[in-house]
Amino acid sequence: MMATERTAVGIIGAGPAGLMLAHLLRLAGIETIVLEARSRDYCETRIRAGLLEQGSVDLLDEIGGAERLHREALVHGGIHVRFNGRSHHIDINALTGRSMYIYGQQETVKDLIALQLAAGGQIRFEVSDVTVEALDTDSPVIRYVDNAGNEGRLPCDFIAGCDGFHGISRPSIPQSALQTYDREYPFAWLGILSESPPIDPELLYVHHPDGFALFTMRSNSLSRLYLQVAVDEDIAQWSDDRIWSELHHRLEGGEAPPLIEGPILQKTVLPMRSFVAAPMRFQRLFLAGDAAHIVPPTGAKGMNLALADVAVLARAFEKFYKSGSEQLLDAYSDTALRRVWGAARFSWWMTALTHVFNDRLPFDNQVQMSELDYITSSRAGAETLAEQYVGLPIER
Ligand code: RFL
Ligand code: PHB
Repeated sequence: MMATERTAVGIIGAGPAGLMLAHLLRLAGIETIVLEARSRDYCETRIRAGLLEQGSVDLLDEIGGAERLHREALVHGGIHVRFNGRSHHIDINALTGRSMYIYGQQETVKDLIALQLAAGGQIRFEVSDVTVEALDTDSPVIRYVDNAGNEGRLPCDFIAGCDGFHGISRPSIPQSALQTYDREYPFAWLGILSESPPIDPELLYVHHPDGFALFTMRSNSLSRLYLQVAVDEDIAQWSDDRIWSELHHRLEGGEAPPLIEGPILQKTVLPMRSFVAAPMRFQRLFLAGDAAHIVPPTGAKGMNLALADVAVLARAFEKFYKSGSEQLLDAYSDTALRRVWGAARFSWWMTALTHVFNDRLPFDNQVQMSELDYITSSRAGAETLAEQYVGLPIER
């Protein structure tokens, strides 16, 4: 059986980008249907980002989706940067007047899904075989198979490809219409979630001669830790004991607080990559979030960028439906890409600043140490990091 219906904006993907777009459009009176490959439970428990910029929290406030966040998030005013065995505090709040919020991405996703369904919004989970067609007409179509195995056909005015880095939207655009910029890093991160309280109220970024390490958290009882590891690291080689031993080695010493070990609830190896596809639009298909770009997690920018993209895109759809003007839709890619490149640069820079590169010249390593010294000892240096880390306001 083939079901045909129609919506204004067909959204592929129920990650932060797709869900936030659905909310912003609903509030503007624009109808959407969200099609998601995974189950609701999978989306709500996938452990990913943890740090929200003020601008992202403002967006969540705007759609009424930050109630639980304001009760449960940990508000951070700064970070610690550690190198040569010493920690340095960067007081980001004092330098910028803004703060960061620690609140797991899956919690944001949970809140956005619940709010959307409560408002009567449509999210179809567990769809498969999603394809797009007729992108060059004013009635592009999404085809899919629903969770009962029925084929669906969804004509829309526009399609928003919010289906992440491995989705179908970007590959549906002819290669000749897309310029891609790709950079892989010669290392990966091993990330763990540990049932143990944070050792410090704020994040700790560590440059250690044996590799970068990051201490972060999800709550007052859950810590999240990352280690720089080889690009082809085999996770089977990392027993819990080995992980803790390496974390103690890289994170402790001097005045650093001792790590508190706990049961490891989850461990993964994450590749590190920078990727940008431009333009973020092909005919009536608009890309947003990880579908268009990936940053290494060092700057904590991925989820924030995804939310900023759709804030710009929602404004553009609003203008179109209110006035018929395509001006902001035409400007979307350039507007979004300016911010995307800002975050791509910052994430690349934070990665270069804090990681160990085996192929670097001894000269380059000394320059890196000098830059760490500059960032942590000069106000101008600290501001360079702080302004970008806390996030620039979203232009829309
Ligand atoms: P998502 O979250 O990947 O959502 C895409 C959704 O699309 C679905 N999908 C499909 N649906 C239908 N049909 C298809 N063919 C589909 N293919 C895929 C997927 O199931 C999914 O539900 O993309 P979105 O919305 O653009 O959001 C991007 C963020 O998820 C991502 O940038 C961040 O998680 C990156 N990131 C971080 N970002 C931050 O801002 N701060 C952080 O602290 C931070 N830490 C991280 C991170 C990413 C990490 N991983 C695992 C990649 C830490 C980690 C470990
Ligand atoms: C996280 O909490 O998972 C996190 C925080 C900051 C980063 C990367 C990851 O730079």
